[in-house]
Amino acid sequence: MSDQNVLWKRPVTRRKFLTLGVAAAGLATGSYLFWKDGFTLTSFSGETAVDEKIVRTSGSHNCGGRCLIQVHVRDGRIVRISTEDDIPDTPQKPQLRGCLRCRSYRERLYHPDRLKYPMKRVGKRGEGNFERITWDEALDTIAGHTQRIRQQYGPDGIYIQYGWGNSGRVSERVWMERLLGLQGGYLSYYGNYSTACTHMATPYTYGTTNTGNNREDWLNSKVIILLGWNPAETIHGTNTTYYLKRAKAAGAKIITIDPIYSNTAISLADQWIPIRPTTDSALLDAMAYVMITEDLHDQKFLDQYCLGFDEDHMPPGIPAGNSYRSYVLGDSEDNTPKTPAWAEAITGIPQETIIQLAREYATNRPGALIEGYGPQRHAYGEQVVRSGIALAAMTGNVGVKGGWASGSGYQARGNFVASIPAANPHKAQISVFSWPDAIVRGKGMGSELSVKGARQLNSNIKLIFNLGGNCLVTQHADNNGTAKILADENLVEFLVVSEQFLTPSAKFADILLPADNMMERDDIVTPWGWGDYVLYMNKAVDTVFECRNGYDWISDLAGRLGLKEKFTEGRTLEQWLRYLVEETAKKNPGFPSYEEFTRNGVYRWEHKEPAIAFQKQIEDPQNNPFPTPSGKIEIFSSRLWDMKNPREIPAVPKYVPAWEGPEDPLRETYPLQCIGHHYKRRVHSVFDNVDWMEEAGRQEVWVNALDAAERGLNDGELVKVYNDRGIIVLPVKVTSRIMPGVASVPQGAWWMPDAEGVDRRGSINTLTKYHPTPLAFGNPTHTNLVQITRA
Ligand SMILES: Nc1nc2c(c(=O)[nH]1)N[C@H]1C(S)=C(S)[C@@H](COP(=O)(O)OP(=O)(O)OC[C@H]3O[C@@H](n4cnc5c(=O)[nH]c(N)nc54)[C@H](O)[C@@H]3O)O[C@H]1N2
Ligand SMILES: Nc1nc2c(c(=O)[nH]1)N[C@H]1C(S)=C(S)[C@@H](COP(=O)(O)OP(=O)(O)OC[C@H]3O[C@@H](n4cnc5c(=O)[nH]c(N)nc54)[C@H](O)[C@@H]3O)O[C@H]1N2
Ligand SMILES: [Mo]
Repeated sequence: MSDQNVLWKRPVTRRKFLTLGVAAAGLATGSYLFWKDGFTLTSFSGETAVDEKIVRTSGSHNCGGRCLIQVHVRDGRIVRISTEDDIPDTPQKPQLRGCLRCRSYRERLYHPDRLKYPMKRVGKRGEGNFERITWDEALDTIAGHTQRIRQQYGPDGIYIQYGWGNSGRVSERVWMERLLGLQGGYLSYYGNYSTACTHMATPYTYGTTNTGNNREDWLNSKVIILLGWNPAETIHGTNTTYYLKRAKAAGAKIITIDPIYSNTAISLADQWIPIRPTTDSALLDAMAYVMITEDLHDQKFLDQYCLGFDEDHMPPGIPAGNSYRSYVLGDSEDNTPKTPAWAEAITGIPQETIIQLAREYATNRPGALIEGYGPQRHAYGEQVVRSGIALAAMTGNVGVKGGWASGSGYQARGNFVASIPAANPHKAQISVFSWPDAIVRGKGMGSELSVKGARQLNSNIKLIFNLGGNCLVTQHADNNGTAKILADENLVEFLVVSEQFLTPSAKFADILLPADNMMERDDIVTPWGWGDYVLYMNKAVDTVFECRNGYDWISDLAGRLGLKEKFTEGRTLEQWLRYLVEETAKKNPGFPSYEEFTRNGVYRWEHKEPAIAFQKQIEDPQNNPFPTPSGKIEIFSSRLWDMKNPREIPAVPKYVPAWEGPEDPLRETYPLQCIGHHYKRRVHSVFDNVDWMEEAGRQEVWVNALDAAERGLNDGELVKVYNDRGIIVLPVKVTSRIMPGVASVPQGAWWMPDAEGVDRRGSINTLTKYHPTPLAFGNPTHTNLVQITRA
C-alpha cells in the first residue's frame, strides 16, 4: 500500500529516538517507561542513524485480544515490534497494548521453516512428504477436484473446516465461503470449538447469547466471581485484566474458582477455590441450596421475571417436582437435597467454603458471577452455563449495574462492522465438532448426530478446505483416531490446506498452499470478546517467496470455475477493503474515511454509558419481554423438556456426573482428571515452533506435588501421560498451583508421534475423546482421565 500507512519516516539518531521514546512513555506508567526504555536501549545499541518507518497494524490470530501494534521496518524488514503508546492511557480510552504474542510475530514471519511454495503430496496421505509444484498446477488440481466432487456428491460432500489462524475480515475462509456459495453451496457448521456449549445453552434460558455488560461496569460490582476464567492469560478482550484491576481497587472482592491457581488468581484474586473439573454445577446447586434454606434469594425477582424456579411458576402440564427449587431441595425424583455436604463430596470444596461463597454472592449485591469457557468445554458443559444463570437470577443480578447475567457473556452492545457478502444456498449444517462423523457416516446422518437445516445429509464429506487451522489433527480431539480417518483416501478424497508451516494438520494435505503472513497484508480486524473499537491491519512488508494472499489465489480459482466476475465484482482487495469501510460508515455516523482509518489504524466508538445486558427487560418488562418462547428467563425450558432426554438434557440445570469425571469407576485405572488450559506462550498451536516462546513457557504437564510424590516424579523430568486413546511424553511441572487429582497439559502443542505412535511433543488432544456433548454436540476436551508415570 502507499505511504499513507507510514506514520513517520525520517532518519533518527539513537539519541533522538530515545528522547522520542521517553516523551511518549512519559504518558504511561513508571514501570512501563522503564521497560520500554530498556527495550529501546538493547535494540538500538551501536546504531548511529536509523532510517526506519513505523507501520501501525494489528494481528489476526485467534489470541483472545486485538491490539494496536507498531511495526518498525528498516530496509523492507521488520526489526522490532512495539505497541500503541502515543495516546494518553486513560480509563475511558486505555491503550491497546500487545503482549508477548504480538511481540513475537516477527519470529513466525522470518521463521526458516515457513512454507515457501505450493506443493503436492507424494506418498501416502499424512506421511508429510511433498513436492514443489507451480501455482497453476495447484489451482488446476483444486478446481478439477472441486468440480468433480460437486458433480458426484453434491454440496454435502464439500466442507470448509473450522480454523481461525486468520481471523481477519478478508481472510481466506471468508473468500472460500463466498466462492463456494456462488458455486452452489457447501456443508457448513454451527457453533465453534471455543463456546460450543454456552453458545447453545445460553439462548435456551435467555433467548440470546448477548448477556454481558461492558467491562467498565465492573466498577459497580461488590463481588466478582471468576468461574474457570483466566483472562490474565487468555485476555478475553484486550484490557480485561485492567478493568478487573480497577474494580478491585474500587473495592470489589475477586474470587476465582478453578482447578488451577491461574495467573489471574495470582494477580487479582482475594480468594482461590480449587474445584474438580466437571463439577461446577454441583457447587452452584449447593450455593442455591444455601440461598433457599437461608432465605437469601430474591424471590420477588424470580416471581416477576423467571419461569420454572419454583412450583408456582411452571408452564402448564408439567408434573410436580420438576422446578429448579424442587431439584435443589430434593423434592424431586432423585430425592437428594443438594446440600453443601453433598457438593463437597463431588467438588472437593469444603462445605464451609461453599456456604461462605453462597452468602457472599447473595448478600453483596450487585455481584458478577462470570464464567470462562473452560467449565463448559466438558462432557456436560451445557449444564454449568444454565446453573450459573439460575444463580444470577436468584440473586437479582440480571439487568442491573454491577451485576452480570452469566451465561455466554458476549457484549450486549455490538458495534457494526461490515462483512464481505457471502451467501450459502445450501442449508445443511453439522456441529463444528462432528465432522469426523460426517466423513465416516455422513450420508443419512440426521439430527441425532447434530445435523440441522436438513432432514439428513446426502453424502459423506469428500473434500475439505482447511485454511488457516490446525483442527484436522492437534486442535480437534483423539489425534490417533482422527489421523486414521483422514489418512484413508477412500473417505476424504481431496484435502486442501493453506498454511504457513508444515503443521500436523498440513501433513494431511493433498495440495499444500503457502499463505502470506499477516504482516504482509492489509485487513480489518475486530476485537475479541469485548471492546468498542475496530483496527486496520496495515501491510508492513512485502510477501516472500511464492506465498500468496487468499484473495489473490481464490480469485484465480474462481476464474478456473468460471466465476471470476461474479466473485470479484471487478474489485481489487483494496477496493473490497474500501467497500467494507464505506458499508461500516453507513451505519456509524462519524466513522473515518478509508484514508484516515488506515493512517490511525484504529477507530474507537465513544459510548456514554456502559451497556447493561437486559436492562430494558428488567426496568420495563411489560414492553420488553425476554426473547424466549415464554418471554421470561427460562430456568425451566419447555424446549429442553420436549427433547425427552432428562438425564443428559434436563429441563432445569442440573449437575450431571461426567463420563471420565471424578465419579467414573474408570478412575481406578486412570486416576487423574486431565484438562488442557490455554497457555500464554501460544495461540492454540500458533507459536509452538517459536523458540522465544518456549523460553517464556515450556510445554509441560502440571501435576500437584502430592500426586508427583505418589508416583516418584521429580520436577522437570520426562513423564508419560496416557490413557486408552494415546500416550504423550513431556516434562512434568511439579507444583502446588494445581489441585491434587488433576493434571493439565496446556493445549496447543503440535502432535508429533514417533514410530511407535508416542506423541513426543505433548498434544493434549492425543488423550482427548471424540464424544460430542448431548445438546450442543460440542467438544468436551477438558474431560479426560489419565495416568502418569516416569517416561
Ligand atoms: N494465551 C492464549 N490466550 C487465548 C488463547 C490461547 O490459545 N492462548 N485462545 C483464545 C481462545 S480462541 C479462546 S476460546 C479462549 C479460551 O478461554 P477459556 O476457554 O476460558 O480458557 P481455558 O484455559 O480452556 O479455561 C479457563 C480456565 O478454566 C479452568 N477450568 C477447566 N475446567 C474447569 C472446570 O471444570 N471448572 C472450573 N471452574 N474451571 C475449569 C482452567 O483451569 C482455566 O484456568 O482463550 C483465548 N485466549
Ligand atoms: N484439548 C483442547 N483442544 C482445543 C481447545 C482446548 O481448550 N482443549 N481449544 C479449542 C479452541 S477454543 C479453539 S478456538 C481451537 C483452535 O483451533 P484452530 O483455529 O484450528 O487453531 P490454531 O492453532 O489457532 O490454528 C491456526 C493455524 O493457522 C495457521 N495460520 C496462522 N495465520 C495464518 C494465515 O494468515 N493464513 C493461513 N493460511 N494460516 C495461518 C497457523 O500456522 C496455525 O497452524 O482449538 C480447540 N482445541
Ligand atoms: Mo477458541
